[in-house]
Amino acid sequence: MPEPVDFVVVANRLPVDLVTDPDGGQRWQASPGGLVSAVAPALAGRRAAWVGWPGVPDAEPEPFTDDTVGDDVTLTAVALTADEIAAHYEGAANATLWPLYHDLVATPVYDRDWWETHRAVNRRFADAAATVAAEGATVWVQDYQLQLVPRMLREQRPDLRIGFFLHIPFPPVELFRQLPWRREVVDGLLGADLVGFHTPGGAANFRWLAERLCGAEVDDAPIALRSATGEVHLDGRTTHVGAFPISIDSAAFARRGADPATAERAHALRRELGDPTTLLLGVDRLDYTKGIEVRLDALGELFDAGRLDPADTVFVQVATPSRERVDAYRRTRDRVERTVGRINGDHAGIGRPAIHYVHRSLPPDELAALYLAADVALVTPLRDGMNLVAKEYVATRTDDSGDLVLSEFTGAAEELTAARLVNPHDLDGVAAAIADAVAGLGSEGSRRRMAELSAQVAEHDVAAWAEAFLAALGAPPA
Ligand code: GDG
Repeated sequence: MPEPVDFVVVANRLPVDLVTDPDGGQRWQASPGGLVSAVAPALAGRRAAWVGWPGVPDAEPEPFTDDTVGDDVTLTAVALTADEIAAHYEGAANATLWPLYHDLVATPVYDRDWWETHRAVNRRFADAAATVAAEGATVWVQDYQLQLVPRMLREQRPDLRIGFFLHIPFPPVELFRQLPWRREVVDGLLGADLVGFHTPGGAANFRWLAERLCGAEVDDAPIALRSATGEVHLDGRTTHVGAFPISIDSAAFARRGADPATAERAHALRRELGDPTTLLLGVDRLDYTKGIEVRLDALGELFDAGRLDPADTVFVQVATPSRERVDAYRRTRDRVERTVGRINGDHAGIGRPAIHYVHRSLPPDELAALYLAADVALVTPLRDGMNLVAKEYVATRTDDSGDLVLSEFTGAAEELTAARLVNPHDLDGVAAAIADAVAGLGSEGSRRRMAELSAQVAEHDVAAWAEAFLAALGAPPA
C-alpha cells in the first residue's frame, strides 16, 4: 500500500481506462472526457492520488502510475462488477440523475435497486479515498456520480478538507424535489467544506434546498462568479457554496490554432469537403441534452426555404459515441441519423452531402483543424453545465474570424455573452441566428464579438478555475 498523500482526486473514472487489444493483451489508455485536463493544473507539483473506476468490469489492479498524469500521482482503482456498472453508472447516474439535472430533457427513471447499488458504490469510493488520504489532506470529489461521497468520507475522516465540484447543471428546485432520495443527496454534498457549481444559479438552488430539506441555516449573500460564496450551517459545520465556471487550457488551444500544420490541415479539410463557401460545425458527445437535432432541424428549414444554399454550405457534425447501452441514447442516435439522412436526401448533390456526420472520436489535431476550418460553430444544447466545445472553438481561432451560435441554456452562455445567444426551443430563432452568422461573416461586428470571446476564454482558463476553487476551499498551495 503506497504512502498516504496530501491531495486526492476522486472521480468516477480514472484518467486511464484498461483496454484489451484484439490479441488479448491489456494496456492503459487515456480515458475519454475532459477531466484530466481540468484537474491536471491542480495536480502539478503535488504528491497525489486519483481514486476512480478503470472503465471495465471487475478490474482491480494494484495502485499504479501512468504518464497521463505523471509519476507523482498514484492511481487507485475502485473495482465495479458488471451489475454495479449497470445499476450505479448506467442506471442511477445516467438514467436518473443525468436527465433530472438536465431539466428532464429525457424522463428520469427512479429505481430503488439502482439507488441502493449507487449508495454502495459511493461508499466504496469514500472508503478508498479515506485509505489514501493522509491526516488533514485535501480531497477533491468530482461530479454527479459521487454526490454521496463527501458525507460518507466526512463521517470516517473529520480531519479532511473536502471539496466537491458538480460538472453538470444543478436543476431548479421544483425539478430536484422529484428525486426520491433528494435529502440524501443534499446531505451527501453537505459533507464537503466547499460545493462548487458552474453558475451562481445552481449554487443558489442548492443553498435553498439545504435549508428546506435538511433544516440547515443558510445566509442570503449574493453568490457571484468566482468570488463571493454562500454559507450553509449544519450540525456545527459550515459548507460554502460557490460558482466556479470551468474552462480549458486556452493557451494550448491557441497554440494549436496558430500552428501552420493545423492551418494546412484546415485548408485540406475544406478542399476535401468540396471547398464550400460556408462551413458549419458541431462537436458533441452524442447526447440528447446537446441539441444536435435542434441545429439539424434549423439547417433543414434554412435549406428548405432557400435561405442557405446546400450547394455551397456544408455542416460537419462530429458526434462521439456515448453511453450506448442506455436506451435514451440509442433512441437519440436513431433520430439524429434519420434526420441527417432526410436532410441529405432532400438537399445533397450527388457526391456532395450537405451534412457530414461523423460518429467517431477524432484525434485532438483533427479536432483543432476542424475548429480552424469552420466558419460558424453551432452549440445548441437544451441544457449543458458549461460546454467546453464553445470555449475550444473561440480559443483555437486566433484571428477573430468565425462566429459562435450558442444556446442560452449552457453555463458557457453566462460568460460568452458576445456569442449569438439562442433559445434552443425556438427553432425560428436558431435558424435566424445561423443565417445571420453566415451573412455577417467577416463583418466588423463579428470580428469584434469574436475578439471579445477569445479574450474572455484566454483570461479565464482552466488553471484559473482550479486555482479559484482550491483557494476558496482553503487548500494549501502545491
Ligand atoms: C461535462 C458537462 C461541462 C468531443 N468530441 C471529441 C472530443 N470531444 C471533447 C471536446 C470537449 C469534450 O469532449 C466535451 O466537453 P463538453 O463540455 O462539451 O461536454 P461533456 O462531455 O458533456 O462534459 C459539460 C464539462 O463536463 C466540464 O465540466 O462543460 O457541461 O456535461 O473537450 O473537445 N475530443 C476529441 N475528439 C472528439 O471527437 N479529441
